[in-house]
Amino acid sequence: MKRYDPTTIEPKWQKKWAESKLYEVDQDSSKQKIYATPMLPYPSGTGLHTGHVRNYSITDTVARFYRQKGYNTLTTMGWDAFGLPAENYAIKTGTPPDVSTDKNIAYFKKQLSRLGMSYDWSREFNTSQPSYYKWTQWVFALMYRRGLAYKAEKQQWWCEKCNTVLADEQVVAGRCWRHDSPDDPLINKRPLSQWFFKITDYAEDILRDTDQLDWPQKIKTMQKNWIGRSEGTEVVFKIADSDQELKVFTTRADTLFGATFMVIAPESPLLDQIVTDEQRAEVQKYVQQAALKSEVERQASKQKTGVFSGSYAINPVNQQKLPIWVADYVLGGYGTGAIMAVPGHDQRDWEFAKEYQLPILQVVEPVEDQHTKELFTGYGRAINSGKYDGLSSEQFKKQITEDLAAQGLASSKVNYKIRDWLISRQRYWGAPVPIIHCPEHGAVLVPEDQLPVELPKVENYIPDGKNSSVLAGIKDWVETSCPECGQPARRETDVMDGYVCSTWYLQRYTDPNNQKQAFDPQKADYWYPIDFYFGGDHAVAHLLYIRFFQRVLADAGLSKHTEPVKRLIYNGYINAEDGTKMSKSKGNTVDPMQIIESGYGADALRVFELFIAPYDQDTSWNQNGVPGAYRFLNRVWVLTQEFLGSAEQSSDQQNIEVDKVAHRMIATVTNDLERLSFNTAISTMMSAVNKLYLIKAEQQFTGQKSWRYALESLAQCLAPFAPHISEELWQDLGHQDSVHVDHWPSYQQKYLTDQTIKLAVQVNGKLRGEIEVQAEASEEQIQTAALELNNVQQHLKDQQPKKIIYIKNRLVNIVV
Ligand code: ANZ
Ligand code: ZN
Repeated sequence: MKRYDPTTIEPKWQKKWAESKLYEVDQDSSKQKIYATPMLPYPSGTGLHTGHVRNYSITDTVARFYRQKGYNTLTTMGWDAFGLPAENYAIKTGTPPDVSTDKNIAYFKKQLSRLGMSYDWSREFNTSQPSYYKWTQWVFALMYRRGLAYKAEKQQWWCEKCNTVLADEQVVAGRCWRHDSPDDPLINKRPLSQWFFKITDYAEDILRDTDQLDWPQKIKTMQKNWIGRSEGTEVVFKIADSDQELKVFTTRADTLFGATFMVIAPESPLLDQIVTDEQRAEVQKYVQQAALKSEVERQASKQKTGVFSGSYAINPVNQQKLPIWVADYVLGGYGTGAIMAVPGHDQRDWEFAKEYQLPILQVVEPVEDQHTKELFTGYGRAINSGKYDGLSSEQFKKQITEDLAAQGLASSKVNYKIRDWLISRQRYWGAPVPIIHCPEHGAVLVPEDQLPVELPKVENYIPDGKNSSVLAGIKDWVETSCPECGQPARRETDVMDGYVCSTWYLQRYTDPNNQKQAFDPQKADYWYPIDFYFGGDHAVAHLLYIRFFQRVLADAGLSKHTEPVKRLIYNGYINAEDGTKMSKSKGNTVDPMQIIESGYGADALRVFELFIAPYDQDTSWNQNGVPGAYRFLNRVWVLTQEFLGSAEQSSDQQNIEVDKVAHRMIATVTNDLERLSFNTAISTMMSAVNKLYLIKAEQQFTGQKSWRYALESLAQCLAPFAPHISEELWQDLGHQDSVHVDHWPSYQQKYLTDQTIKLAVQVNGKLRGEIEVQAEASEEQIQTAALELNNVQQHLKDQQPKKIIYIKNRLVNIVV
C-alpha cells in the first residue's frame, strides 16, 4: 500500500496545477463569479509566520469551495512593495529598497506557493514596478482633475523617527504606526505644505452606506466613529469693544444661557487679534508650552490649564460679557477652534471652571429626578433660560437656532471628525507625485503620455528630516521644463504614501497587464464587487480609502459600483503558545516552511490552522496541533488505499450505513463552508472517518458502491482544506479531472432524516417523562408516543386529555 508522504505529493501537484494553469481565470458570462482575495501583503524581511498563514488558508479554502461548486473564481496575490515599512527595513539592513524588496517577495512567494494556494499567479504584480506605479500616478491625476487632490499648509503629524509626515489614520494612540511601542515618542504636529486627497467630500456618502455593508459590526462602528458626524449649531459671539467676532461650534445650543466663559485653542489664528497687550506675554508663553504637547495628551489630561486672553465676548442670547480664555483642551483643528464653555453641563468645562474658580450655572434640569449635582450632562428641560424655560432640550435647540439665525447669529452645522487624507511623504521609496512646479503656471500635472515619472536610483535614501525627500537633492531629476510653457520648472519631490498604491490594486487584479489603462472598467465591473475580502488588520485607513476611491471611480463613470467590498471577513489572531503576540523580534514565531519540510506537509498545517478555533476568534498556537491534523489526514489516506486494495470494486452493492455517513457529512460540510465555520466542517469529517473505520471493522468494505461514493465525497469535501492529499486520492480513485474543478458532491435528503430528538413530556405542566422520536416525526406520532409512556398513563388514570400542547423540539404537555 502507498504510504502518505506529503513531501513528494505536494510539490508534484503544485507543479502540475501550475503547468495546467488550473487556477487561471478569465471573464466568463456563462458562470457566476466569485472574487475572493486577501489583503495585499507587505513583503517584510522576515517572511510569513504561522499566524499569517491563517488568513491565507481561510481565503484559499473559501475560493476552492466556490471553484468546486462551479463558480468562476478569482483569487489573487500581489505585493505592497512601496512605502515606509520597506524603506525603513532597507535603511536598517543597509540594502537598497529595490533589492531587499525583490528578495523578500521571492521568499513570500516561495512560502505561499509551497502552501498550495490557488492564486491566479498570472495576475501577480508589485506596486513598486513602473508598470504599476504609472497608474498610481494616474490615480493621482484623476483625483487632481476632479478637484480632489490639493496642496495646502496645515498642521501635520510628524514622526521624528521616520522623518516624515503621517496621515491621521497612521497615528496609533498618539504614536507613529511604525513606531508604536511604549518607548517610542509621542508624536507632534508641524505646519507643513502637503498634498491631500479630499476624502471629506465623500464622508457623508460613505457614512450613509456603512450600515448596509456585510462587514463585522466592530469595523463598521470604528469607521462611523472615525468619520465622526456631529450635528450642531455655529453661534456668533461678538467681541466686546471691537468689531471682531468669535464663532463657536456647539452640539448643545440649548445650554447657551449657561455659558460662563469662552475658550479658544492656543493654535487658533484668531488668537493674535483677540489677546490684549497686558496679557500678550503670558499668552505667548502658554502657546509655546502647548505646542510641545501631543493632541492625545492634551485631550487626556484631567488637569486643565489655560490663561486669560484679556478680551470678552458677548453672549448673543442675553448680552452677558464672558471672559475669553486660551486653553489647550480645545483643539485648533475641530469645529471653529473655539467654544462657549458651559461648566454646568460639560465635563471638561466643569473641570476648567473648578481649576480657575469660574462661575457654574445650571440651565438644564433632568425631567425625572431633582437636580442635585453641579454637573449634569444629560438632556432635560430648560431652566434659567428666560422665555425658553420649560422647553425640552431638543425643542430648545431648534428654537434658539431659528431665533439666532433670524438675526444672522447662528446656523445649523454638520461637522465631521475625519480630515482630508494626507498622501505626500518626504521619503524616497514611493511613487513620485506627478506634478511639476512652474514659476509661471504653478503646479502643473505631468501629462499622461509622460507617465510614469520614474523614481530615479539614488545612492543615499536616508531622509534628512529637513521637511523634504532626498529626491530634492537629485538635481538633474528635479530640474525639468513646464509642460505648459516649456520654461524651466521643478518636479515635485514628495512621493505618495504606500496606502495610495493599495487603494486601487483590487481593480488592477482584474486587468493586471493593461498597458493603456489602469484597468478596463468593463473587466473590473465583471469581477466587482469583491465577494470576500479577507484580513485581520486595518479598520479605518485602507478600508476607508478603498471605499472613497470606489466612489470617485463611480462618479467619474469608471465603475458601476459604489462599494468595493461586499463581505469583509476579519480573522482573529493566532498568538504564540504562551498567549503573547507572535513577532519575529520576540523569537516566538514559527516559519511554515519548517513545519512543511519536516514532513508534516502543507495540508496538515492548513487543516490545523482552520481547525484551531472559529476563524474570527483569537487563539494560541499549539505545537501538537499539526501532528494531530497529520494523523487525521493519514487515516483518510489509509482508509482510501485499503478500499482500493479490496476486491471487486465495480460492484454496485449498497451499504446504507455508509451512505448515511457520507450524505450527512456532505450536508454538514457544505453548510459549514457556506457559513465559514471551518473548524466544525473539519470535525465533521473527522467523525465521519471514525464512523467509517467502525463500519469497516465490522463489515469490511461490503457495499462497495456506497464505499466508493463515501470516499470520493470525502476527498471532495477535504479538497478546499487539504488540496494536495485530496487531489492524489481523487486520482487514485480513478478520476482524470482535478478534484478542484470537478464538482462539489451532492447529498440526498432521505439519508439525513433518521436523526432523533428528545422531548420532555408533562402532565398538567409537571414533568413526567421523556420520549425520543424521529426528528421528522409528525405531531400525531409524537402525541401517541407521549401518551404511551408508563408514567404518563399512571398520572392520567383513565381520564381523557382535554388538549395536548406540543412545543416544537422541546416538550409535550398533556392537559387533563
Ligand atoms: C457647549 C456645550 C455644552 C458643549 C455642553 C457640549 C456640552 P462633538 O462634535 O460631538 O465632538 N467642542 C467644539 N469644538 C471643539 C474643539 N475645537 N475642541 C474641543 N472641544 C470642542 O462635540 C462638540 C462639542 O465639543 C461642542 O459642544 C463643544 O462643546 C465642544 F453641555 O458646546 B459644546
Ligand atoms: Zn515613524
